[in-house]
Amino acid sequence: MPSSPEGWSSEQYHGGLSGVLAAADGEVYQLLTKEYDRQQNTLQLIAAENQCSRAVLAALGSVVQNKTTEGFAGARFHGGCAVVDCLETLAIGRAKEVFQARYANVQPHSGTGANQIVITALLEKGDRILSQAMDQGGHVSHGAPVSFAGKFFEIEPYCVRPDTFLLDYDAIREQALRFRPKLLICGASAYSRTIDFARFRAIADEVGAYLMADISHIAGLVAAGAHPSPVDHAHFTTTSTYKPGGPRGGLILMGRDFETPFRKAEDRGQKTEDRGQRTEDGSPSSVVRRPSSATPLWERIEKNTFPGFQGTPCLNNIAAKAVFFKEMLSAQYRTWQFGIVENAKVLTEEFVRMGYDVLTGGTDNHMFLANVANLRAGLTGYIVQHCLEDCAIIVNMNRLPYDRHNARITSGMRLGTPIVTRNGMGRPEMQTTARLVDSVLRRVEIQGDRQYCLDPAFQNEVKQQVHEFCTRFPMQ
Ligand code: DSN
Repeated sequence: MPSSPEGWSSEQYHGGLSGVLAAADGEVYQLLTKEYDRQQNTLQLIAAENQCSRAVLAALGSVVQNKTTEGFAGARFHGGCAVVDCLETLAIGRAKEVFQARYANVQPHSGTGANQIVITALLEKGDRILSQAMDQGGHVSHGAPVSFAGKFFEIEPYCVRPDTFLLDYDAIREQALRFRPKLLICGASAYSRTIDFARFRAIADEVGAYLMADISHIAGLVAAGAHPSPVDHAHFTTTSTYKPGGPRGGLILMGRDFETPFRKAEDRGQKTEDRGQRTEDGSPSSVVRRPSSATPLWERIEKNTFPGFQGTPCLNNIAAKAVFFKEMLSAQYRTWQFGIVENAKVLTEEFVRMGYDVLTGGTDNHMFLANVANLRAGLTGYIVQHCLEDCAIIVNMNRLPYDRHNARITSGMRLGTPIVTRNGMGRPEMQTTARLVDSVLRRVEIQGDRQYCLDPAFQNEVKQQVHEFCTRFPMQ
């Protein structure tokens, strides 16, 4: 950057950053340009993806990223925090307003990080967690054997019903009564129906467990009122901030329990060595009553964020979260969220009409799952994802409950509507989208679990249609 004897104004400093990058590093600049072109010219149907505003991008790419500190606003370990304190306080206030929460922590670096902070704030190594299995629609960070939680805690997964693919709350309750978890986790990454958070809380209370609701996939819908909120049901609600359309990062929210004193599970009616033993009236057979340290839950979370789990917060992300939370409070955002659900319903209905095996028969949220193996013998999620990408349609393969294939092949495809809705698509476009996807999946020649052939002329024809389609709905 050329030096300026007078210095630069913030406007000059931040303006034209793209040109600065092009001059400094043409290789990276070209790749960014390519990624912009890819996002603009392909149909974005990954349920876990979203598209943030340019205002959010501006906050991410600002000098706020230069600030280092530790701790929370008003209690930092470095000087020069007056401005970032204001930014973090603003983000917290807006997050609380968006989700009607009593406490918000905007520091987690990701949704998975938010989960790890909550889990390690509550549990000790080897403690028990009951959570939705990853191959049943749950999330890897909730206790998949390969994950942090799976390695350090004793996980029992709960499943959806094999006949309906719906959560079975009675079965989960029975499992909880038997397993005696210290933490019950609800929230999913591949489940298209409304989650009954009140029911989960009743189960948690019955066994003396804490409840964490991970709403990453549905956070935008929750904020807008298009899905019931867990904030006053769960002890802790976590989410990533990019899935609802903001910057990368995580968020921890608390409702009515935010000041409840932290008590170890032993104090909440469980004794490690007596797990599963109940007296006739259902009360614990042996209850250890130790005086509690009485740290409120919110403080427990805060101390475990820093110094427990993270170091420096990403303050540019926090600035961008503040921008995003303001957007979330707008009428436009609310309309977008209800549009996402409406589009998902239309898209799902089209696939059902065309003979696809849609799990649960429909959707209440932003996504649906279909068993593609039941569309054509030998068709796999892997082939679906790759042959659609060859035609500029971006989806992801997804392991289905009770899938006979592993996660790298799968029988499922998962489609979501956040991005296409944001860019202005509605009912007719969802019908066109379904038709385009279907034309490819009926045409592809299946040669193995991962091997297929698709006529290049046909690919180009679909690509061309997708390109024209996307041009009518540019990235917002
Ligand atoms: N949780 C993963 C998904 O749903 O695809 C990625 O965030």
